[in-house]
Amino acid sequence: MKLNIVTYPDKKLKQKSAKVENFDTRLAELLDSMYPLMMETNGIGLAAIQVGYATQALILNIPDKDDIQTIDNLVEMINPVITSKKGETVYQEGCLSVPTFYEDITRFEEVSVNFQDRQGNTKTLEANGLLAIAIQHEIDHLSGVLFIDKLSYSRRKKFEKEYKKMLKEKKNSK
Ligand code: Y12
Ligand code: CO
Repeated sequence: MKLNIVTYPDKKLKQKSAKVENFDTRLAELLDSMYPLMMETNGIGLAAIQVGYATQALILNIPDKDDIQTIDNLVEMINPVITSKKGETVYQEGCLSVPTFYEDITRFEEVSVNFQDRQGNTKTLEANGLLAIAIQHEIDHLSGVLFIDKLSYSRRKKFEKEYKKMLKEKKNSK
């Protein structure tokens, strides 16, 4: 399955993703195609809506202590729901759908999440650190929320101006 990253300001990113009901080969194919794309683009998290599929599926691959991403640390979450959250943390986030832009975002420090795997088995994961941040960022995508939606009015204005300029420069360099 050939996939491309959907980038802001594409309206598709505002779409709410539907719950996965069928744990079939189409779901497996989608997940299998999302992984190489995420690795090629230096991502650590990717939601299905970012490749144009409004379905509640996401993948995460947090680098290890040596800053290496291995498939052993790949997490696939279907129909994830955060069931508890604790604390507060600030991290400079980026998103493959909002290239070249990074901003400090406040998130819960620890989260517990219920989800299903690609076979439909129910799982629970307790996460902290970068994994907890990535989970919240990716689950937001399933509701059509981007990290830039969490910026203050003035920071958002500044972003829109800079992003527009970046898109224009990119277009002119082609
Ligand atoms: C902490 C904060 C955010 C997340 C969500 C997942 N975000 C990403 O995976 C972001 C990846 C990213 C990669 C980039 O590199 C390339 O595109 C080659 C990038 O740089 C540019 O766009 C130039 C920006 C973001 C998880 C945890
Ligand atoms: Co994102």
